[in-house]
Amino acid sequence: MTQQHTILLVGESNVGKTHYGAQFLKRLMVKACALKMHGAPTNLEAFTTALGCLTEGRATDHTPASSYVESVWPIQDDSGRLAELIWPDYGGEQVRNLVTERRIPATWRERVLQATDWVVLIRLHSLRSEEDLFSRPLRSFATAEKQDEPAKFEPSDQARTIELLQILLYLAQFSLDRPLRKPRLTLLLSCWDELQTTELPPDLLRARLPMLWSFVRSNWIAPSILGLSALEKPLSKTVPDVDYATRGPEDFGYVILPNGERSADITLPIKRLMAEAA
Ligand SMILES: Nc1nc2c(ncn2[C@@H]2O[C@H](COP(=O)(O)OP(=O)(O)OP(=O)(O)O)[C@@H](O)[C@H]2O)c(=O)[nH]1
Ligand SMILES: [Mg+2]
Repeated sequence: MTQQHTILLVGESNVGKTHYGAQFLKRLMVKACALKMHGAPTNLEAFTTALGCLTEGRATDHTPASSYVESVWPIQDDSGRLAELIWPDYGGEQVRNLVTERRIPATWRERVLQATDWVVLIRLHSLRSEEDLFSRPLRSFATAEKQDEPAKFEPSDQARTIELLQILLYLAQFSLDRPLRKPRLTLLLSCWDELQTTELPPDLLRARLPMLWSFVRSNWIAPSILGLSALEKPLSKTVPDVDYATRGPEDFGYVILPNGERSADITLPIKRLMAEAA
């Protein structure tokens, strides 16, 4: 029986969605991973430009804000389980807008309802750290209060991420009376290479985003938290990387499993989902 895995791939702009999708697809194409393609993938247009750039060792562009496309990849894992992976690529502004505008387009509502698995990309390196009593002198809070104009406070990046998960949970009408088993939640700490850390991904998340960590841990039975470096190193959009061009993009990129183990197979996060679904 073929399982249908519709991935709700969630990530704001610039977290690495397009490069992950392209590297994932490339691994499937050259058979350099545990998952195998067992039929013809369709709707690859979203990734053709990115694949072309990566083959030359260059990074690809930001996805247009309003674009949304889904590719369909028939895959099989090493125990013969079949799945149809529906992998989206879109401009990350759409995710930011869900939270800031608090209006959910019908198309996004459908996507949330249909998704079997939620995969959230978080790029720790580009998140702003919070302003609080520890990072700002008390004095600055005192002066802020005296001003006539009400101070404009934006929620922190961490609070916004939690808000996003709450909105998605509400949309999907999940009751939070007890921790969720489904939809399965995978948090990928993307561009892991930038962080230059040897910490375990769950420990790093707990240290850097403690509020998100406890939200996720109290609402899901078994959230997976992995590190992902789809590219392994930064690439320029203009100057080609020689190693990429000679060895091929499939030779780059890795995931860090929750126990710290490093694997070159960036399809592992999805393979784990297939195994758990059975
Ligand atoms: N160092 C490093 N940089 C990465 C990695 N993955 C992506 N990047 C860079 O991060 C930037 C954003 O990556 P994209 O894949 O375009 O991000 P996106 O989430 O698709 O962004 P939007 O299309 O704007 O929604 C690009 O400049 C990439 O070169 C990685 O694994 N390591
Ligand atoms: Mg993109």
